[in-house]
Amino acid sequence: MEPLIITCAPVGAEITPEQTPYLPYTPVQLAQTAKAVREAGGSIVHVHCRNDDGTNTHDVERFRQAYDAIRGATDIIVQFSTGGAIGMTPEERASVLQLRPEMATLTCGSVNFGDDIFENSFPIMRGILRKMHEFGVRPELEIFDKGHLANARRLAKEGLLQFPQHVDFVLGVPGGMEASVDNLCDLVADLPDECTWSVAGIGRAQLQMALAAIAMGGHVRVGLEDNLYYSKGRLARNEELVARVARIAEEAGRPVATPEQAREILGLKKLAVA
Ligand code: KMH
Ligand code: ZN
Repeated sequence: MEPLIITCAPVGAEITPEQTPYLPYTPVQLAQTAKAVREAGGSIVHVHCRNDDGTNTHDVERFRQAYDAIRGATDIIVQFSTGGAIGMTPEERASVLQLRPEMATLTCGSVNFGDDIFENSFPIMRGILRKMHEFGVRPELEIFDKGHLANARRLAKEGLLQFPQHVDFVLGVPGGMEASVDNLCDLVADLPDECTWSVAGIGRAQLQMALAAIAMGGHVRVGLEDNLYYSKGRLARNEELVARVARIAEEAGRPVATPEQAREILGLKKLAVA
């Protein structure tokens, strides 16, 4: 099996400062977290940005500062969110692509998101994809429900996507597909040929889904965006969630990928040496 790519989603858009003291808000904190995550075995960092007071922002200047700070600290792959937060306009969500991150997420369909709706109509997806093409950004397809794979195939038929792609199954969002090994196997079986995939289990499913992915030859996403706890009642730090997955994978005979190896697996360009 190929080396395990561990993505860390350290902050997200929904978790509030009252829920945990371990969210990185500032560009410097994001860079420190990215460095610690890299040292723990992570090779991709999935970036949302916050203001200094912890509120969410998709301000391009803030993303630029975060990108520069992370790149100055580590060689980890930087992946921007174009999902943003509920209520953001599609233009706002796509605006950060002008910074040409190596990767960015593309959610492949609308989904209930708790009591809200995370809206990703075909016009929204097409608009984000066109910006990805314009700025040469590699998508990671976020799949919250099985129909999202059909939507991705439709975008491919329209010529806006070429398979194979890297796909991330986000399982366990209230309103989306539940996090179970059966559901994961079903989704993997439905993937277009040669796609690589990872899984992000929400809440306590994060570890269960990681274990399944390690065994199945997939890749893993962890981090506070998806799960606040290391164990029952014990808040987690991002890097220890990564370190635990790396430890388990090593024990299972799957070494973790360096960012350089992850770029090779995903077909990304090598990082230019400054
Ligand atoms: N914050 C969620 C509404 C992504 O980053 O691409 C969407 C999200 C997905 O987090
Ligand atoms: Zn996200």
